Amino acid sequence: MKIYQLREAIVKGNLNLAIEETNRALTDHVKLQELINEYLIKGMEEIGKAFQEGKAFVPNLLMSARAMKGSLDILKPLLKEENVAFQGRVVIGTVKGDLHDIGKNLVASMLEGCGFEVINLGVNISDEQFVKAIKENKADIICMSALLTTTMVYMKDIIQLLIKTGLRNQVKVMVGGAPVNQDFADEIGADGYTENANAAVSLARSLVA
Ligand code: B1M
Repeated sequence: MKIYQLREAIVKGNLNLAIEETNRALTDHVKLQELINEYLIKGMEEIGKAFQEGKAFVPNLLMSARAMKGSLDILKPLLKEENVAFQGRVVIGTVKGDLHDIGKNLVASMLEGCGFEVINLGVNISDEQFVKAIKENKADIICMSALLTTTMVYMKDIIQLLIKTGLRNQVKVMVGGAPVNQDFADEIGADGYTENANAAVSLARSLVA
């Protein structure tokens, strides 16, 4: 079995090595899901652990994020399924105060690859920006992402604003991100929570079915 240094490239934040190793693995027909789950996400988990233990710092996280983005940019066009039918329209964003976007972009790419039209609002998105985008795009689903325990609480505010503006019955609400769980999703009145990007696609499909 061949060894790829992709996880190490992510941990060290080495963009050139990440690109090189992604291309090498693709040439060897390594599966996309394996590359994402076993190399990219594992690498981010490792640098996150080092950060938590005081062995890595914010610049290290930024370099790792840059390396991961470099690899994902290569994988993104390959995630598109061929001849897939239109499934629905999704508005996705990271909630206000939160700048983490790697997981959210992964979810967006997978949804896009599986037939959803995705309006990716970016990071630090206010309640009003989410609601405006839902109205303007007549979205079927809103996907909110949060990586901080201090920002996940804003998801509830957005749902409250959807109720206030009469949009709640027109749009399904999905939430995700490392600190979010099913109990939290139930508590704030979301329609669904998923732990990862693959499950997000299955849930989105079932919500619009
Ligand atoms: Co930050 N950070 N960070 N960080 N960072 C965490 C989240 C942290 C857990 C690290 C730690 O202490 N171990 C910690 C949060 C602690 C907490 O709240 N409990 C933390 C902290 C503290 C901070 C700062 C406060 C640090 C500081 O400045 N002192 C700061 C906050 C900035 C801000 O947002 N206002 C900060 C900054 C950053 C960087 C900017 C440097 C960088 C982000 C770069 C970027 O995203 N462009 C960064 C990074 C990289 C991380 C870690 C290391 C990695 C996150 C990541 O990308 N994971 C993270 C530690 C960790 O998670 N292990 C950490 C890979 C990604 C694929 O996984 O995002 O979980 P994830 O997404 C998954 C699922 O969660 C799910 O699917 C994805 C794919 O399977 N999912 C969804 C995500 N969104 C979804 C939406 C859905 C469905 C599923 O829609 C329905």
